[in-house]
Parts: sequence; structure tokens; C-alpha cells
Amino acid sequence: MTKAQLHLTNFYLLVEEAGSLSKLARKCGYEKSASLSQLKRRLEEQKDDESARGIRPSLAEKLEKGMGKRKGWLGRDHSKELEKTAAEAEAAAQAVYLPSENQAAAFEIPGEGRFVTVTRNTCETQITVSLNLDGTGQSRFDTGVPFLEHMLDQIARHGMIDLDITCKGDLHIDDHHTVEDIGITLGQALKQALGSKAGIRRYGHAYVPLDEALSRVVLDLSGRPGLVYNLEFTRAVIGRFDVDLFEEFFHGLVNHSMMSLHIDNLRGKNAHHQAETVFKAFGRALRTAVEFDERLAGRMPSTKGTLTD
Ligand SMILES: [Mn+2]
Repeated sequence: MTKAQLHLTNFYLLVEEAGSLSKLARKCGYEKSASLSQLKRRLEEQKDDESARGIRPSLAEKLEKGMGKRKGWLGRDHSKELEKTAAEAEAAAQAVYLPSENQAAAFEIPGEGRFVTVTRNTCETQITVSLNLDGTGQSRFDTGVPFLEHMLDQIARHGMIDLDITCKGDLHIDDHHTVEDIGITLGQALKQALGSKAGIRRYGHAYVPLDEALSRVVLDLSGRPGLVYNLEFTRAVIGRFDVDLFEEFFHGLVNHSMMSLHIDNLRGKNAHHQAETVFKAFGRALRTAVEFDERLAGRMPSTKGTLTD
């Protein structure tokens, strides 16, 4: 395969993942999709040319960044992993708004609600997140990182969100990719489930104490990503879990759900308590923000008229 052919194949994958060429353009920071159409045409012309250099590095990086891929993703062959996951992806696509019987057996999804399933596969992690914003707080996790699961459980329980997350990650290296990528995929699922955001409260905040610890989380489902993270852990690890990874988790979540999120741990001596108050407060704040406000009667909670552009 020529370099241009490989780039073209991966470019098609990005278009598919984004939903369309213009959506890909928007995600990667272009006003219009014209320059990407041009790129696509050029690659199609060059695909049999051994000497063609394909997508230039600065643009490749822009595309990778916009789509949450790691550096160098466009230059790698993803056909093997795709074959393996094609069947899973198919199943997941069918599960959007229409949960399969299998899933229902393992995890009870009500017939109504803002329900989505999102699958995200990279060389480092293979993740499926099913999420129901109008749930009852049930959850099921299979990620290989128990302390993260304990925290995700807080989001489900206190957010009244049903959450089913499976992840096969490169834990032989460390927990980093698994934790960050679960944040990213959960963010993608949240964004999808929220849709246009018409009629929701949009803002949410909560203070949650646990013994000596106290945290405050304030969020806005604004359509713009932003994280303010004031959390100084008193220890570097909780059990086997590296506490630095929580910031990576929230970064992934914020960038892909497009919310503004302010996290302040106001006090706390026990690191487990510090983490738990943050996740409980996040769940509570999220619950408020995603709830429908009856007085809004389906209108958009924004003078701009949109929270997605
Ligand atoms: Mn606990």
C-alpha cells in the first residue's frame, strides 16, 4: 500500500467516525469543508503514486487532534483491528436507541430515555459505553481498573444515569490509556445522548462532603470544552491507582462532551475521600444539568439559540 493510499483509507475512517466531511472539518477547526474535500481529491489522485507523501505532518496532527486520535494514527494501518471489531461495531450501531436483547439481559435498559451506545477502538484501548441519561443509577463495569470503576459508579448513582462500560486496554503498560480513553468515550456518549440540549437545565452544581473532605463541582453544558481542576491529592496513589490519571479522565470527558467543568476540592486529608467527593459532586451536578426544565418547555437554554455550534 502507498503512503497516500494508507492516509486515504484512514481519512475515510475519520469521515465515517465524524459522520460527514463537514462534521470532520468542524471538529478539526475548519470553518468550511472545502479544504478537506480538496485534500480528499488529491489523495484519491495520488493513491497509486509510490512517491506521493500523502497528508503533510502539520495537517495530519490537526486531524488526529480534532478526532481524539494519538499522534501518528493517520500513518498506521488499522485494517486488522477493524476486521476484528467490525462485528462489534455493527452490533453497537444497531444498539443506538435500540438496545439489543443481549444487552438488556446483562443490563436493564428502559424502553424510553436518552440512550446511546458508543464504541471507540484504538491500538491502545477498545471501549464500549452505553449510557442512559434518564436512568435509575444502575451500572456495570468491566475495565480492569477497580478504583476507576468505584468512581464511575458514583457518577451513575448520584447522576441517576445508567452506565455500562467495557474496556480492553493496554494495562500491561499502565492504567493511563484506559483511564483517559474511558473519559473520552464517556464524553462522546454524553454529547450524543444530549443531542440539541433543547429544554434541559444546562447548568449544574453540587457540594459533596465525606467526613473531613469537601468538594464542589460546577458545570455548564455549553458546547465549549473547558476544565478548571483544583485538586491536590494528599497521596500519589490510592491502592494501585495513580491519582494523576483523574485529571486525564476529566480532560478527555470535557473535550469530548463539550462542557465547562470547574472542580474544586475545598478540603480533605484522605485521598480516597477527596476523589469520592469529586465524583459524587460531578454526578449530582450532571444530574441537574441534563434534567429537563418544565418551564423551558423544550426551548433552548441559551440566548444564542444553540448549544452545539
Ligand atoms: Mn469509597
